Amino acid sequence: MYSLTQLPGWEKLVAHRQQNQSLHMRQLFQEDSQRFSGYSLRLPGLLFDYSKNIVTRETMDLLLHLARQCGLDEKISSMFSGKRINVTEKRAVYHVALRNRSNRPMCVDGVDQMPAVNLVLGQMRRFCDRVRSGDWKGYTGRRITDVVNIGIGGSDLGPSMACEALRPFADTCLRAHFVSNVDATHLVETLKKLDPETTLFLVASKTFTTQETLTNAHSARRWFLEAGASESDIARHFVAISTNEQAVKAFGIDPENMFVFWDWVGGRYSLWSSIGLSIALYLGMDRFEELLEGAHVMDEHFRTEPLAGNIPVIMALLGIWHTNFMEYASQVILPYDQYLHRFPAYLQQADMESNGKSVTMDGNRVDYHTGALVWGEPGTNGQHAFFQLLHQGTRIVPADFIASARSQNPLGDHHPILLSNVLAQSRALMMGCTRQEARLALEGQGLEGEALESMVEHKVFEGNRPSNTLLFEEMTPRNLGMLIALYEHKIFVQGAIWNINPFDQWGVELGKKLASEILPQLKGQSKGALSDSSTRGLIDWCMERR
Ligand code: G6Q
Repeated sequence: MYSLTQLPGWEKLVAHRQQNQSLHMRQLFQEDSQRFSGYSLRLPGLLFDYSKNIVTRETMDLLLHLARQCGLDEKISSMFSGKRINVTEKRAVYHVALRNRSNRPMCVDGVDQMPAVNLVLGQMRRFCDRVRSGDWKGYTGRRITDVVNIGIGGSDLGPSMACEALRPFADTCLRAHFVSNVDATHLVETLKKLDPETTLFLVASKTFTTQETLTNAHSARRWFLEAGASESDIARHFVAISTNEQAVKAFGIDPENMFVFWDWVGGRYSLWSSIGLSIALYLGMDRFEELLEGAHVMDEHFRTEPLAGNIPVIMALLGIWHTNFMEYASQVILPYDQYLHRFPAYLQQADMESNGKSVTMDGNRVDYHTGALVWGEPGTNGQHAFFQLLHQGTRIVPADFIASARSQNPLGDHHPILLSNVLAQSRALMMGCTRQEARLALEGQGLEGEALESMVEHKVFEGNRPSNTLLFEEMTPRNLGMLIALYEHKIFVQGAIWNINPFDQWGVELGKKLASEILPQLKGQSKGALSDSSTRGLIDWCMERR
């Protein structure tokens, strides 16, 4: 065990930061005409350009040195060898086994998990083929046209993001819907469009105890039965995805209609498991397996590539540089791809639930910052909203731009316009606009004297605002798999360096417990013993009006 801020590598980075306070990326690009090739990495179908960060070769070497001092290589091996690295839950972290397309043995406690993984993949394939071909019928003999995934958090965000991202690869045989919020509006508005005779519900919950999911599932079942179906028809319209067979039975779903996964799959890392059934139904199992293949390509790169050329490692180290040495608090994710509109929300959970921790693996409080605040929206919409702050605000927010060379909808000039915006934005954030350039531009517009002087300062952009650009050839299932796995591993590396556990979520557990304490009071069943007057006052106010 080590204290991160006491490591020699950490101290060197602090000093390096001090010595380079005035470094500007304009200067870095001027001094090195090869900067792009020196600071970009490639995999088939993917280009990762990190040249627009305020880093030099020395910065990267120091960061890599720090990573080695933190035992990063050994930590990566521990994950891939099925060690119980999620120490607070005493679990292995093995989502990489779910997409191990090489099928080499991957063991937890000496037991190869691949036979079980392959068994469930086979079960998913048979089920998807039956539903998609119309062989699996609803209770009145009609084919299934709509699939509703009922789940929340990790049992919702990954699958719903992926279905949206890959919509061009779906055919017309099935529509996919996602209900997560316990606010009845989500379920009610979804069901309004659906016919019980042709709707299939996937109740997706790792624990099968989550209040929101069970409440939604019970209401969906009631809606189904009220439409005239009988209890025995439930088997054709409800399947469960869970690790908890007992709770599934208790809910009334036949274990025959259950797709399992394992405790070594974290909720937010579970879209690769049977939790991804909605994706497989929507796209077909072949496409789902392409998604797994893309993730496997990234896994193999991450597992075998030396740290200096390893894309998730470099991305993570840049994040460490930004968070801990440049002291930037947040990170914006900017997919220039409308189909990726749920990607920032997905990543918010993946990153913030994983690295939003303040205690080290050995139980000590950290004396440095950990996970960044992650947020974002698709471009170009964001440009007309919050980009002002990115360009001229007092806070610096490192950006990840994500785009593809080819569009799924090649219509007129739309795609070249979209791409020109991505490239223009990252360039503008880097270059900025000096006082002299601003003055020249204003003169060009015919301004002079006081009119010109009063405007100059407003037109200055400091620039030197960092960004990464991730370019894909096209956003296919394979490339989406690579993209997601890239961020998963980036998160892992940051957790490894911060010496925290990215795989537990006690804050989420707390939320689940707190609500269940307040519910009986809101229903008037108990007065409770809440000590704070605010919560009591809010409960009373609602009670008086319900
Ligand atoms: C993910 C978290 C959390 C979880 C949801 C749903 O890593 O643990 O987001 O996915 O709370 O939990 P269930 O799948 O057990 O319903």
